[in-house]
Amino acid sequence: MWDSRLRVKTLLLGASIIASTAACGGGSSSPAETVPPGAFVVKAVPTLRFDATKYGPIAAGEITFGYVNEDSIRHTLIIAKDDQKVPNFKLVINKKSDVDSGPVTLDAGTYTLICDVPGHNNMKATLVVE
Ligand SMILES: [Cu+2]
Repeated sequence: MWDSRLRVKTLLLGASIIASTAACGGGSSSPAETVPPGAFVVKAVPTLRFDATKYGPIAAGEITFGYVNEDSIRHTLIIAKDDQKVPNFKLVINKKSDVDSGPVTLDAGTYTLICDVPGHNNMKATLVVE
Protein backbone atom coordinates (compact mmCIF):
# COMPACT_ATOMS: atom_id res chain seq x y z
CA MET A 1 0.00 0.00 0.00
CA TRP A 2 2.62 2.50 1.14
CA ASP A 3 4.95 1.30 -1.52
CA SER A 4 2.44 1.59 -4.40
CA ARG A 5 1.47 5.15 -3.41
CA LEU A 6 5.10 6.15 -3.40
CA ARG A 7 5.46 4.70 -6.87
CA VAL A 8 2.49 6.75 -8.15
CA LYS A 9 4.03 9.91 -6.69
CA THR A 10 7.32 9.13 -8.37
CA LEU A 11 5.57 8.60 -11.70
CA LEU A 12 3.71 11.91 -11.38
CA LEU A 13 6.92 13.72 -10.55
CA GLY A 14 8.57 12.19 -13.59
CA ALA A 15 5.69 13.23 -15.83
CA SER A 16 5.77 16.83 -14.62
CA ILE A 17 9.51 17.04 -15.24
CA ILE A 18 8.99 15.81 -18.80
CA ALA A 19 6.16 18.32 -19.33
CA SER A 20 8.17 21.28 -18.04
CA THR A 21 11.18 20.28 -20.10
CA ALA A 22 9.04 20.21 -23.22
CA ALA A 23 7.60 23.64 -22.39
CA CYS A 24 11.10 25.08 -22.00
CA GLY A 25 12.03 23.78 -25.45
CA GLY A 26 9.69 26.27 -27.05
CA GLY A 27 9.72 24.45 -30.37
CA SER A 28 6.65 25.15 -32.45
CA SER A 29 6.41 21.46 -33.25
CA SER A 30 6.22 20.43 -29.60
CA PRO A 31 3.15 18.24 -29.09
CA ALA A 32 2.75 19.80 -25.63
CA GLU A 33 1.96 23.23 -27.08
CA THR A 34 -1.52 24.50 -26.36
CA VAL A 35 -3.51 27.46 -27.62
CA PRO A 36 -2.55 30.55 -25.58
CA PRO A 37 -5.38 32.22 -23.65
CA GLY A 38 -7.11 34.86 -25.74
CA ALA A 39 -5.73 33.57 -29.02
CA PHE A 40 -7.80 33.74 -32.16
CA VAL A 41 -8.23 30.10 -33.10
CA VAL A 42 -8.31 28.66 -36.60
CA LYS A 43 -8.68 24.92 -37.14
CA ALA A 44 -7.67 22.70 -40.02
CA VAL A 45 -10.39 20.11 -40.49
CA PRO A 46 -11.03 17.22 -42.92
CA THR A 47 -11.01 17.39 -45.82
CA LEU A 48 -8.54 20.16 -46.73
CA ARG A 49 -10.60 22.91 -45.15
CA PHE A 50 -10.39 25.52 -42.43
CA ASP A 51 -13.23 25.34 -39.91
CA ALA A 52 -14.82 28.43 -41.45
CA THR A 53 -14.72 30.22 -44.80
CA LYS A 54 -14.97 33.62 -43.14
CA TYR A 55 -13.48 34.79 -39.83
CA GLY A 56 -13.95 38.01 -37.93
CA PRO A 57 -14.38 40.84 -37.69
CA ILE A 58 -11.55 41.03 -35.19
CA ALA A 59 -9.84 44.14 -33.83
CA ALA A 60 -6.75 45.49 -35.60
CA GLY A 61 -3.42 45.40 -33.77
CA GLU A 62 -1.36 42.53 -32.47
CA ILE A 63 -3.33 39.33 -32.79
CA THR A 64 -2.17 35.98 -31.47
CA PHE A 65 -3.29 33.18 -33.73
CA GLY A 66 -3.72 29.62 -32.55
CA TYR A 67 -3.79 26.93 -35.22
CA VAL A 68 -5.22 23.53 -34.29
CA ASN A 69 -4.98 20.37 -36.38
CA GLU A 70 -8.19 18.38 -36.37
CA ASP A 71 -7.04 16.69 -39.56
CA SER A 72 -4.30 14.07 -39.74
CA ILE A 73 -1.82 15.66 -42.17
CA ARG A 74 0.48 18.69 -42.32
CA HIS A 75 -1.08 22.12 -42.77
CA THR A 76 0.26 25.65 -42.67
CA LEU A 77 -1.38 29.00 -42.00
CA ILE A 78 -0.24 32.13 -43.74
CA ILE A 79 -2.00 35.44 -44.16
CA ALA A 80 -2.18 37.45 -47.37
CA LYS A 81 -3.60 40.78 -48.38
CA ASP A 82 -3.92 41.86 -52.00
CA ASP A 83 -1.90 38.77 -53.03
CA GLN A 84 1.00 39.77 -50.76
CA LYS A 85 1.96 37.52 -47.88
CA VAL A 86 2.07 39.15 -44.48
CA PRO A 87 5.79 38.83 -43.61
CA ASN A 88 7.22 36.90 -40.67
CA PHE A 89 4.13 34.89 -39.99
CA LYS A 90 3.61 31.21 -40.68
CA LEU A 91 2.13 28.53 -38.49
CA VAL A 92 2.72 24.83 -39.12
CA ILE A 93 0.85 21.86 -37.71
CA ASN A 94 2.19 18.49 -38.73
CA LYS A 95 -0.22 15.90 -37.39
CA LYS A 96 -3.49 15.32 -35.60
CA SER A 97 -3.95 17.44 -32.44
CA ASP A 98 -0.86 19.53 -33.20
CA VAL A 99 -1.11 23.16 -32.13
CA ASP A 100 0.97 26.11 -33.29
CA SER A 101 0.57 29.73 -32.32
CA GLY A 102 2.15 33.09 -32.88
CA PRO A 103 1.53 36.83 -32.94
CA VAL A 104 1.08 39.05 -35.96
CA THR A 105 0.16 42.70 -36.26
CA LEU A 106 -2.63 43.44 -38.72
CA ASP A 107 -4.11 46.73 -39.83
CA ALA A 108 -7.78 47.01 -40.66
CA GLY A 109 -8.66 45.34 -43.91
CA THR A 110 -9.74 42.13 -45.54
CA TYR A 111 -7.19 39.32 -45.55
CA THR A 112 -7.03 35.81 -46.92
CA LEU A 113 -5.98 32.88 -44.76
CA ILE A 114 -4.10 30.28 -46.78
CA CYS A 115 -2.54 26.86 -46.30
CA ASP A 116 0.40 26.73 -48.72
CA VAL A 117 0.95 22.97 -48.66
CA PRO A 118 0.92 21.82 -52.32
CA GLY A 119 -2.51 20.60 -53.33
CA HIS A 120 -4.28 22.44 -50.52
CA ASN A 121 -5.50 25.27 -52.74
CA ASN A 122 -8.97 24.69 -51.35
CA MET A 123 -7.79 25.92 -47.95
CA LYS A 124 -8.65 29.57 -48.22
CA ALA A 125 -10.73 31.73 -45.94
CA THR A 126 -11.50 35.40 -45.51
CA LEU A 127 -10.43 37.28 -42.39
CA VAL A 128 -11.93 40.67 -41.68
CA VAL A 129 -9.93 43.00 -39.41
CA GLU A 130 -11.39 46.33 -38.37
CU1 LIG B 1 -3.49 22.34 -45.71
